Amino acid sequence: MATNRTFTMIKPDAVEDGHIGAILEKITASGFRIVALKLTQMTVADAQEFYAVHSERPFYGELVEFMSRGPIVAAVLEKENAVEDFRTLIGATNPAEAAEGTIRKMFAKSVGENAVHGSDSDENAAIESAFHFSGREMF
Ligand code: RTP
Ligand code: MG
Repeated sequence: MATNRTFTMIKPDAVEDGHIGAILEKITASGFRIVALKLTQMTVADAQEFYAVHSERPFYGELVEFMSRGPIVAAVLEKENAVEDFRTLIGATNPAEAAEGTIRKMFAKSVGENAVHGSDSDENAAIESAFHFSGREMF
């Protein structure tokens, strides 16, 4: 299986709650190498663009407000089968449905405020990584 990359954000709820260290530890302990990493904050316009695919969904306004309300940790991660394995590690969108031991089961509060993002395809991982990082910031 090929080594590839995914993109993640530790969302504002988990940053506010002081879970950055615990979540990064869980990610690296699960075999992901950190290729890029920063604490940053999305503007409303950034969040609208990042989540444009959801613009017709009823939760879009709430999602944009949430994702721009405070700092996030953005990161690019490398591993064999990175996209799929990271989605498994974070668990279901709704923490009530997330498997034991997943990041969302451990740290998410609700279907909206669910602690972490994970790209859903190799193509989106590349687009989302480029949204947050320049080439010189990825190692
Ligand atoms: P993500 O993109 O953040 O990794 O999450 P996901 O693939 O598991 O879920 P997705 O369907 O892409 O939804 C993106 C984010 O929108 C918020 N959401 N709120 N209130 C709701 O019903 C609802 N549904 C989704 C969550 O923050 C979700 O992660
Ligand atoms: Mg998604």
